[in-house]
Amino acid sequence: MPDLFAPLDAGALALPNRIVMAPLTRNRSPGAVPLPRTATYYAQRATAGLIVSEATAISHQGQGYADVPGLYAPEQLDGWRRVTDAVHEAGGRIVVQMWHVGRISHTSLQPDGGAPVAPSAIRAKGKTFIRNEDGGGAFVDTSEPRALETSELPGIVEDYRRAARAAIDAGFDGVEVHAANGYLIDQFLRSGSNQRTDAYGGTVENRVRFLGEVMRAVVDEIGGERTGIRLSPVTPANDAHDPDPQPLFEHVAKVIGPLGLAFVHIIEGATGGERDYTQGEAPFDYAALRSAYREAGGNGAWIVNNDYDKADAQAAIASGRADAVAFGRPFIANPDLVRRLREDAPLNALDQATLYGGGDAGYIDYPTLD
Ligand code: 8OZ
Repeated sequence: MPDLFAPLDAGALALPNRIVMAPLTRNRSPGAVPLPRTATYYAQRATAGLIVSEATAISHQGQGYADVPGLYAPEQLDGWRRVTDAVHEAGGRIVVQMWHVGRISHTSLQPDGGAPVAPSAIRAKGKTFIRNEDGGGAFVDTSEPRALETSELPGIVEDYRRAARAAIDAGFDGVEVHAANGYLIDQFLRSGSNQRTDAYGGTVENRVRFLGEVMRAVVDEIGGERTGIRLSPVTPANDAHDPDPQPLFEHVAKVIGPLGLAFVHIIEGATGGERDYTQGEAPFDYAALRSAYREAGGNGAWIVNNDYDKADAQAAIASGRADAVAFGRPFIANPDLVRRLREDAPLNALDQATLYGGGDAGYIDYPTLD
């Protein structure tokens, strides 16, 4: 019977344990460039079975918050090279989370101050975080987006492909496509944000089309064995909503099943909230989602996430419901989380005040056991 501390092969990724560091936005990359302290931060957490980096914009258009990193300009890639080298030197493995925010952005963050792009011109009820002229930060309403022309979509797919290549060139072990939490790919999936009348809107098949094109481009570029995807079938994050998520996400499973992915990473319930939160008439059936993926030929590792503790995680793995478990907030406060879980040691508490933005404090100064 495998447990949390047993090794796991996920495509080309050989995990020494099944404790994954979830992607965590920290807003510490001014000008979208990861600093040396970011290399220290990730290297401190290298005993994770796998690190998934914080969400990283594939293009300037894909940027939606102040001080989040990018994966498209040379200085950004040099910054990431420092990170991947440090993680590998510390014995770890790291994939980058590739991100396009779609409508969750603000004109001040966009090329030429333009409108953010989205499947449809429907503004998200929600906030993003920008920097003022005086350098201070502010939470502001997301800007009204403009609907993407059908003819623009191949260019965005190409941005994902280019970013995946750049990631491998910068030393990442692979990529995770961010298709969760109400960002661009998820905006295409759900009828609440997708009112298109072309081949990318309307039916479930049409709404999943963009996701399929992105995934095939990335897999074609770097191989399925180095590619994963993150999904959040029922989250309300960033105003994501769909009245009937079960058939929608089972179709996603059918589309990604044949791609030979290394892993599928599922946020269960509301991101950062209740794991049993649901949308639609009935509770979401995650087992049926996984069966649909396996039936479509998918044999990637099945990673679950959202507020798991050690007991929940062990139970999920022992039952065969999951192959690995991603931990988010506990990894911020506990660089040696793997050891602490193994030894049943107490966990450091998270300092909320230093989550987003700032310097070393609350970033690279959390203590280890010794
Ligand atoms: C917290 C703050 C900003 C962005 C996500 C990338 O929810 C994020 C994010 C989280 O996936």
